[in-house]
Amino acid sequence: MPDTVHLGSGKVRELYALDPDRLLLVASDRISTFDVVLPTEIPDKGRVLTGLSGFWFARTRSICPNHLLALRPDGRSTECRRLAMLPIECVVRGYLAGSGWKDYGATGLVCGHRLPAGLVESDRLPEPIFTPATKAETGHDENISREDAARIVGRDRLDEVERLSIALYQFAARHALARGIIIADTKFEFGTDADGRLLLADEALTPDSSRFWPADRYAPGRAQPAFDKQYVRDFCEQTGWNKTSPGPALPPDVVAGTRARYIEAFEQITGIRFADYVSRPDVVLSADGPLPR
Ligand code: PZK
Repeated sequence: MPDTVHLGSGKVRELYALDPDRLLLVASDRISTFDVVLPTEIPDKGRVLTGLSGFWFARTRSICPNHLLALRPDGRSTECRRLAMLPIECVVRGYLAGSGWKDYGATGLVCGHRLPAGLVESDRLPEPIFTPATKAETGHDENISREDAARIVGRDRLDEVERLSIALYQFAARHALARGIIIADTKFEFGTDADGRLLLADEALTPDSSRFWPADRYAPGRAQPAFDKQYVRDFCEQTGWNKTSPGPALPPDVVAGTRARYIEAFEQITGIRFADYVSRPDVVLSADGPLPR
């Protein structure tokens, strides 16, 4: 790509500058598990995540405007507005999992939210909670209190991203649950444009930025299988891998099963055939499902 400056690499994504006002966000087919990028790719994973993000951006514009300018014909690249990113992760939790479950077990609190006594792992919370975290360059994001988050972005801005994050999560979780997928929690990133307007950025409401659980297997009291990465995790556990880099190569059946799960998540949530997205990515952007031919 001539005229595109590479700005940075995430574990599974690349970021380029198109011009002073626009960025290109490219989702690769790389997959990470236990925080390690594996040597084997999952074909079409980047397209699935880009298509899902685009689907949510199109449908949540009235809740919060976002950075999306266009989906590229390759289905894995997003042109977006270049923003000043807020230096916090806006996490919303509707269920008790991951670090939320750990913190609850230790203190009864999650990021300062006092939760009812007697909750079990993966329980649904009485209402979704906003649990901001710092962005760690390497290693794990760290949960922070509301007070710490307010010191970082300011009290009014924090109130605004909290309200928007909860509203976005509630919209998406309700949509996904009606289609058989629990969005247990999710992470949003916001930024401001030159006029100080707040926009939703990054990827949104994908299995890489959220916990997706199959609703038909939901049973609180234990960890839930991940909708997308469960075959990968199960395989990695079987190999006896010690979870440090490099990770194991994935056999063809694990790749095929995982690819099928990503596509299933895309099709269940969007109601659009993945093949239709590949032939015309903009199909996810129209509010009423597939465009007429
Ligand atoms: C931005 N990242 C994360 C890092 C990636 C992605 N609209 C925006 N404006 C300015 N900056 C960003 C965005 C967005 N989205 C996103 N870092 C900065 C990131 C590395 C690779 F693909």
